[in-house]
Amino acid sequence: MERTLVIIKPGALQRGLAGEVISRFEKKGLKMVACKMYRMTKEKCAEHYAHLLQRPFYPWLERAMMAAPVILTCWEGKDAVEVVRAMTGATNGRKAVPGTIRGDYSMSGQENIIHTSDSLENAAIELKRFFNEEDYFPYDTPLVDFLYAPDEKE
Ligand code: IDP
Ligand code: MG
Repeated sequence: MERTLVIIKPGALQRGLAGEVISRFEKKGLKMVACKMYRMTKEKCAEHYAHLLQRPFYPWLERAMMAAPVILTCWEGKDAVEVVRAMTGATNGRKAVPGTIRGDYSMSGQENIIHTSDSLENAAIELKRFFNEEDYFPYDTPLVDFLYAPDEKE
């Protein structure tokens, strides 16, 4: 099973959407295996958004990511990276398709509710960036046979 990172951004926490976001991934059938509140630092933000450091909007993005705590979550499931990314929607909330999280809750290219890993490789890097081994709480779910066919459980 794959693991992927979802960061519930400060804007979502302020707007009372944290539960909604978590609920969507739960209802999809993904399993939350780590969850913690975190105050973003300048250093971690620069590392996480290194590909955007030179962009003119980076100072606004940094301020937004530090405006309130974030909630770091790790979700596990078959093809979890791709599934979560599809549920996230396009970066700009105005362009994101309705039915996606950004499409339903965001009007902005910056204030777009969540960060989600965009590849399996980046998911591994990002999870290491924010979680330690002891942050994970793996557990068996009795629902596994109702979520997956026999050949989908790996
Ligand atoms: P993603 O979050 O969909 O993967 P990235 O291009 O990796 O999109 O950008 C990271 C974050 O930077 C976005 O989620 C958004 O908050 C912010 N961002 C990206 N492009 C813009 C922009 O053009 N204006 C303002 N903020 C942006
Ligand atoms: Mg990205």
